Amino acid sequence: MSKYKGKKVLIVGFGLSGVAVARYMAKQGAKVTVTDMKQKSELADSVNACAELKIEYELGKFNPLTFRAAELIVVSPGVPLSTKPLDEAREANIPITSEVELAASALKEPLIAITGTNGKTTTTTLIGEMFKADDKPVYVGGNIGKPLIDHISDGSRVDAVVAELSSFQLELTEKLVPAVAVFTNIEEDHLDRYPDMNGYIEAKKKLLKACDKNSYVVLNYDNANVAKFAQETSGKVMWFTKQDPLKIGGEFAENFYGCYFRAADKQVIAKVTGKEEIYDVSQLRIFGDHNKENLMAAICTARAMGVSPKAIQHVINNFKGVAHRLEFVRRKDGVYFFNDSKGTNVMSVQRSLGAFTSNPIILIAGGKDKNMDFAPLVPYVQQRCKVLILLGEAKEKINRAIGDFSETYLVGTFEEAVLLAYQKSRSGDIILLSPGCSSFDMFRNYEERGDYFKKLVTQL
Ligand code: UMA
Repeated sequence: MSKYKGKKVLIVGFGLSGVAVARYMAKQGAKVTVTDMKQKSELADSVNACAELKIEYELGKFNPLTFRAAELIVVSPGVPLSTKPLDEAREANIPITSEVELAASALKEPLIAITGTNGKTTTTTLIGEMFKADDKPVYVGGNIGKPLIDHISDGSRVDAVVAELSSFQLELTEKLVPAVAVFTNIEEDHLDRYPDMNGYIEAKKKLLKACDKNSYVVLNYDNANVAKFAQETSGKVMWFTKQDPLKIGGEFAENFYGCYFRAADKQVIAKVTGKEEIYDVSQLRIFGDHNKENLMAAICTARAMGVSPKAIQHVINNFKGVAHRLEFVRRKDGVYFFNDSKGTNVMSVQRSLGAFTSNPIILIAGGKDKNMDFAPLVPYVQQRCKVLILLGEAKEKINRAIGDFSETYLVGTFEEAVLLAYQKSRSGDIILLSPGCSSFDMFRNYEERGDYFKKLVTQL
């Protein structure tokens, strides 16, 4: 019998994660209540997805009494743990957990967990593709948009579960022990949720602390915040770096396990199994140095999990990238349009601007600010941007930080932004949507924003 049978479970937040937990808990025989600050009319998709289930709804508000009456609370990742009724429930010793933690504790297969500020989704997708190319069934989910608990609900068995985990999803994890933990990089982000960078790094570190001595820990040598993690883990460290480890010298060179990038020969050299393997990346179709990092992280992971070099090479040659990450949309009158709607922090905008070496860029940026400092964009804008088009809640703030370094326009709508960008463009230019902000001021999520941008671009 399920340990949740008859239990009063309160699900906080009724988006993707909340719906998946509601379905899981209802199947387990729990007495499910769902609460969300949004009204029922705004949650039609979620309500429809659970139409056949017996669920109580408390929508449009959080009622502290309902929180205190629960025997278990499952919080969605987007709901801050500091929310008052949650605080009170914690004080009343009511157990609080998350969808990821529920899934991790029920998981029977090895878990590959990928976290970091940027590159998570591409790395996660690459790893999944490598398994599939080797005829190894996998479940790819987490922050990427497919709740992990759905895999537990559907009861299927796979060789591994590949999970993109955000810092929000890591906050409540206790029982998760990854077979591989990947840290792509840690940069400034989510400072609207965490008091400072330390708070954010601590949330990411939950994954590091979850590793035991059998876990592989895949670390970015070139990212100072992540490289430090090597001293704090008992797991088996594997590095990836864009530098030649033999030139870095010292202990690192002798104990090098992982991947490095040999730019001159367009090769990735991997030493994961003890002997060196060479991967040809001359046909790689994803742009920018950051994607080389993502690829190396994926190779380390796939090889550690026994995926064959042949399958890995197949993915390198054929992978077309992930939607909304520097995604090529179309070419019109010699102008190239790229959708980077997932560029929701300053570092990811820097990377996207840095991925293009010569063509002048018209950058469309702005959205909901996450308490970010936009000044680090100045040198990139100076060097790469011909025109800057700003919109959304953060447009004035971004303008104050970087507006003097390019021809800059503030606009009210996405339609205006795309039209103006097109009017200002000449053959050979790149029009890039890379907002540096989240989408929640104008859209439901970054996918909706990116899809809308693509629609406007296609209609030009
Ligand atoms: N809500 C409240 N009160 C709050 C906050 C939210 O009631 O204080 C309600 C909202 O009204 C909404 C619901 O909670 O109805 C949304 O819950 P959610 O924000 O947790 O979003 P989900 O739809 O459940 O999606 C979540 C992740 N969202 C976030 O972490 C913000 C998705 O990551 C993830 O794909 C999904 O679970 C499945 O695991 C998205 C994301 O933006 C992509 N992630 C952030 C990022 O990548 O930067 C971390």
